[in-house]
Amino acid sequence: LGLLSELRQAVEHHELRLYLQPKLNLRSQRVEGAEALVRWQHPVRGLVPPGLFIPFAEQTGFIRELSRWMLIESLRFAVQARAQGEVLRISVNLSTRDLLDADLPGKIQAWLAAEGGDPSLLCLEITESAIMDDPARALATAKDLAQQGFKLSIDDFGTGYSSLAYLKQLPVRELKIDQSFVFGMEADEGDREIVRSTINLAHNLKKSVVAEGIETQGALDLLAAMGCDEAQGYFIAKPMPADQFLAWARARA
Ligand code: G
Ligand code: G
Ligand code: MN
Ligand code: NA
Repeated sequence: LGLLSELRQAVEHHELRLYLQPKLNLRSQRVEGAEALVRWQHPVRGLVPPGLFIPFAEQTGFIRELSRWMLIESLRFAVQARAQGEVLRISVNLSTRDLLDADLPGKIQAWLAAEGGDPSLLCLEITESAIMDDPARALATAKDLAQQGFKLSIDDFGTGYSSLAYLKQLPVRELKIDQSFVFGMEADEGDREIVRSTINLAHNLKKSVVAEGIETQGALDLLAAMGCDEAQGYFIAKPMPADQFLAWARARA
């Protein structure tokens, strides 16, 4: 069986798993959201990490099927959590293919209605490279999504090739500092200044800012002192199965 047929089967046979990694609000010290990350529970190979199939899914177009699954599962999770008194915003990664799909905003709207959710339950993460693939179309899709009330975030900020002139036009409400700058920020002054400048840039543009890749207490303290809004990383928690998330968040609070 080829990988594409296996992936199609994975959806039909319920082998995909929704994992969530907490996003900690540094002011309230509360977990107010999470990033949705897919895993594949393969019957023979075990838990397959996304790095082994996302690139292939992007090449073949299967990623649109996968994004649909992730968006619906994330919505269901957020709707259930809210029913239990926990308001969480779930961030879902979109790919280039998704952004080039002019029908995407309409489809997401329909899924939202079917699940009884509202747009404030989701944040959509887009990467700089996805935007720069076809800036005009990405901008049009992004504007539609923002108009519908979805929060948009630029993922891996600082590692792509987007221009600041472009950034200014995009209706994004959040910048996500790439982990490559965060890992070294305690030891490397250059990384530290890039993080500091990105936080200031985001705030000057009236956007919120998230740092990912926090692996130490030291990095967490530095980010809080710099005024970073939210933090995500192994030091707070690794991505976990969605059905463990609420218990984890309540035990932490
Ligand atoms: O979870 P992990 O760190 O192993 O993820 C590896 C890569 O796969 C990351 O770049 C992450 O953004 C990507 N990824 C994980 N889940 C999804 C998903 O649902 N959709 C897309 N497009 N990328 C994902
Ligand atoms: O490309 P994207 O930024 O969406 O990918 C997020 C990926 O980073 C996920 O696969 C997640 O497992 C991983 N990740 C999250 N926090 C940490 C961390 O603190 N350290 C490391 N090494 N990876 C992390
Ligand atoms: Mn992401
Ligand atoms: Na990211």
